[in-house]
Amino acid sequence: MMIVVHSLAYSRAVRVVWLLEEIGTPYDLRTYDRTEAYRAPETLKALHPLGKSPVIEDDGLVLAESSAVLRYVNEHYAGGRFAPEPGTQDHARHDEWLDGAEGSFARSIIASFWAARSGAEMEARMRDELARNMAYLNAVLSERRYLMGDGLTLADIQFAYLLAMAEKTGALAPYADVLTYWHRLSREPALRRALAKTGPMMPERL
Ligand SMILES: N[C@@H](CCC(=O)N[C@@H](CS)C(=O)NCC(=O)O)C(=O)O
Repeated sequence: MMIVVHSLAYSRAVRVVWLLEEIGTPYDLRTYDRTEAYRAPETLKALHPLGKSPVIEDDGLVLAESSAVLRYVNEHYAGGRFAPEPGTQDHARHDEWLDGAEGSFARSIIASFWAARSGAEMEARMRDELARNMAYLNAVLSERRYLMGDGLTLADIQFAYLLAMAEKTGALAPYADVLTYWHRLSREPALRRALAKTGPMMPERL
């Protein structure tokens, strides 16, 4: 049985598909459209109580939360090569980025998405958080090609979706080094292959 990836349109599932394309392991991709209200359909909600994308199924395991899924796929299908050696400081730093994407960076980027979509102003608190996060990311990326240095890791794969969203809302425009990094990521051949199967990360019109 091959790994099954449940992928909602315009969703974080592209992270998982990108990693699987990097590895070159076969997978069964099931795609779902969003509802009128930009939500997941009931069929996807039936798979996992949170009703979010991505969800994978593998050997009886049903797993949600993209960072957990990336770690699982990396450990089980890639011999761990998309993360630094466990037990090292680099591994801990990589965890900081991988968990920080959803834990610290996503909130204000998503706030910019919903503000742009509804034509509303962003809350001042979220605007400040976005600016602080982006300035930090920009400073880090002014000295590195990828978050951990010279090679692609799970952390970069995790960040790409958020950067696609931030670019769409205009939030990346002031951050030249983040933009250069994002454009570099968006040219990765395995990401291109993933997007050809999942469809784009963001809708054409918000
Ligand atoms: N932190 C979760 C977030 C999952 C999530 O919010 N997924 C969105 C798509 S990117 C979703 O399923 N939205 C549909 C809905 O909430 O109905 C992860 O990284 O997997």
